[in-house]
Amino acid sequence: MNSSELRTASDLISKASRVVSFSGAGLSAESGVATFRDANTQGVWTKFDPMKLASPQGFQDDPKLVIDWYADRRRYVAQAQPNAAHVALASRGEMQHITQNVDDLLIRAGVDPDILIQLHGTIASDHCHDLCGYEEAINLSDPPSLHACPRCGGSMRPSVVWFGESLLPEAWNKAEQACIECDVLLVIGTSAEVYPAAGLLDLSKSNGATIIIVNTESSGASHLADLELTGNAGEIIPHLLR
Ligand code: BJW
Ligand code: ZN
Repeated sequence: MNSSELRTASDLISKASRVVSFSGAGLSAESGVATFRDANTQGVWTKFDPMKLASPQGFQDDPKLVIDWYADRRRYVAQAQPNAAHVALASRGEMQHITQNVDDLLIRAGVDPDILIQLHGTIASDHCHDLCGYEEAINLSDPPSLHACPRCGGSMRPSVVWFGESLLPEAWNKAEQACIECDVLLVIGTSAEVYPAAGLLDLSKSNGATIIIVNTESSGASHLADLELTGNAGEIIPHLLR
């Protein structure tokens, strides 16, 4: 950790009137939740085919495979604990948080679920894939196996955004607004390779925000960074927000 960069970033954050965090899988990595694209930390997509497990086509082809995979991840997340970065973010009640993460670790750290923007949805609920509107909360410790929608007989599935699916308009509109209005966008643990989410960083930058990136390595957003702090989120974020 470079202490002068850390001090500069910390000053920028404390002087800003609106700070927004934008996080990805790296935020939860120190809680033991696997990232997607890290070859060296066994990212999920280095072992599994995303189109088989996280796309509507994959679900149609082999729904049991998909639901069993989510059941494993749900049980894993249930046992994971928020790390120091989640806790530090939650301690800043005035900050708006946008996350691509589908886990519930920011919420368990204390972020108000009503103001958290989960761009790619959540594994803490299921909904009917056949869009009758039926939804149910999921106990992550005791996740369901493949089951039918009690309302229409369709297929229940996790309320996450798969490849090729649109993000929920409400979450997207709120995220765009927050990224336009903030003075500082604190980008934590994302490869910034998945769109449209990664496009929010360009939006913020073009609206005048200072972009501070915290990541263990360079990412697809490095070229947008005013300050790039290299290291673990769990070590850097508590210093930055103290
Ligand atoms: C640390 C750390 C530590 C580690 N501290 N840092 C071609 C070009 C452009 C776009 C497309 C294209 N082909 C297809 C698309 C669209 C596609 C897309 O973007 N694909 C790209 C991969 C190319 N996007 C979509 O399909 C989206 N929908 C869409 O576009 O709709 C319109 C449309 C309609 C019809 C047809 C086509 C398009 C939807 C995207 C949904 C993404 N869903 C997932 C799965 C969620 C479900 C689940 O989890 O079960 O969301 S994919 C996965 O990636 C997940 C994540 O939220 C997302 C982002 O990943 P993230 O968070 O950045 O993680 P990693 O692993 O990539 O990075 C971790 C980072 O942390 C690394 O940088 C590490 O260095 C760092 N790190 N430890 C700090 N301790
Ligand atoms: Zn239904």
